[in-house]
Amino acid sequence: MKKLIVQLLGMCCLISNSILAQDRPNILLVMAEDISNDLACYGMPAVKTPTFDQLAKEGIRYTNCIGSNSICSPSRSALMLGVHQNITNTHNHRSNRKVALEGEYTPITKLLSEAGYTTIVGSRLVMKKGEKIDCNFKHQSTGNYNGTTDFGLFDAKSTALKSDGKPFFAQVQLKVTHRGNWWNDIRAKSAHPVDPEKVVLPPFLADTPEVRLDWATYLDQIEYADMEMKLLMDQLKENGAAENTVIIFMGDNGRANIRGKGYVYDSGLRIPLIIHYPKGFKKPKVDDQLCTFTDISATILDLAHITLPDYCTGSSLFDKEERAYVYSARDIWDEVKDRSRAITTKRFKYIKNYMAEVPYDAHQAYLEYNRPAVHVMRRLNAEGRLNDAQAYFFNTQKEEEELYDLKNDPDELVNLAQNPKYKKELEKLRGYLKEWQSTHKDRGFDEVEAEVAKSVPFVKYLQEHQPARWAQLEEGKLLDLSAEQDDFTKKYYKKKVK
Ligand SMILES: [Ca+2]
Repeated sequence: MKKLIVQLLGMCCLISNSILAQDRPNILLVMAEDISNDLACYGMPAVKTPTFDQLAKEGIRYTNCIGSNSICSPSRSALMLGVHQNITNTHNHRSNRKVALEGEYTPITKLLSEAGYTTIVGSRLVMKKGEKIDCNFKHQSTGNYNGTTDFGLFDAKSTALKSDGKPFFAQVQLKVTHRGNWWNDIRAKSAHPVDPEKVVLPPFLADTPEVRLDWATYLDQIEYADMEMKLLMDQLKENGAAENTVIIFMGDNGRANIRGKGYVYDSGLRIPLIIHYPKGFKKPKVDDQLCTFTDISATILDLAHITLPDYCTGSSLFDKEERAYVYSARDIWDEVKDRSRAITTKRFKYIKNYMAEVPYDAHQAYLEYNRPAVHVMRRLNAEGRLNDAQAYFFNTQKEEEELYDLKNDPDELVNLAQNPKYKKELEKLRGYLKEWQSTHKDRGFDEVEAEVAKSVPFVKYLQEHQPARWAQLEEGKLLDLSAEQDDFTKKYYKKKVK
């Protein structure tokens, strides 16, 4: 009898969900790789982003979205679970791929599916289909999910954006903005390549022709991403779904450049976020509320009328209450073991570097061949030709504590941690760090020596076997290193991932 009641209840749930589902909007989550707030609608000069600008003009543009990590996979894990990655043991980059999630944590796509949504990953309209998931727990792209024997996260891959009696949730990756062997090609083929003379560099980058060209090439990729966004919107229109689809556009972490991706500075953590919903939002606005990835997960569940599980650490962006701070973390990334935490409020940023002995310029293989500016600036630094803001990155170790006034110093150049005038602020933000760590167990303090690679042969390989290419890198050129990179990456991760 009990079993029958459970079955009946289950059927009732299914029926009510499918009825309710008809009134629920479709949700299209578009994530661009490795971009900071570098769109025209966020004030970036020299780049043209008409589609993103239109979304912002008609929807809500958020100015204080702060990542819980500045690298892809921990951020995506937090988003997929609605729980900070340092609670769920998903914080180390590309870790735990054979380990099932602990406890009751459930992917939001599973909750959406149970509520009557069709869940889709990727789209044929974008470069390389945008099917990346990249979460640090056992999963497969598609199929059933129960967390013990079945680990599928989505129902389908790259199907067209249209609702067949059921609403859809689609997650599409815009990969073009990720550093890759297509960057030079996209620039070469652009009808309107960004003029390096017109770009405005942040003050911590050396102003040289190589650095300007690299920045312009990055903006070319953003322009391409803007075109891809238009293709997705056109498909929604063609399928009669434009009015009833909420579009959430966001970055997954900051730009891959000095002080960006991998760092807890704003260039690594602060990302664009725009929400567009023709049927639901009548008043476009700019929203400065402080928010993070887990709040986006909560918002997605809110839009789908799904009750937020108690374990979630975010809340819907449409709730009245606003968070006081965002707790961000940087843990293991490839061969570099590091541990930094950042507390961001609307006004200040506090950073605690638990491994201050690891320098900012850690000679990480991925960054050696993906950040032309570092090679140029390393040379200029050795020649004593960088100013203090630029040379800071090459200090032999980090400061143990950093405090920045984001209003008066958005580039985070003046560390106020030792300034007695800011003692009160310092203590307040230290208090938030302590509060978070006493409320949650931060798994980033677990001992995980086994996951750290002992050596990285790739840079050495290039130096020894392809000195001409290495010399080009040192000149600040962005190379097509895809073949070596892929080969290296495959071997490297095979060893590293459990
Ligand atoms: Ca990324």
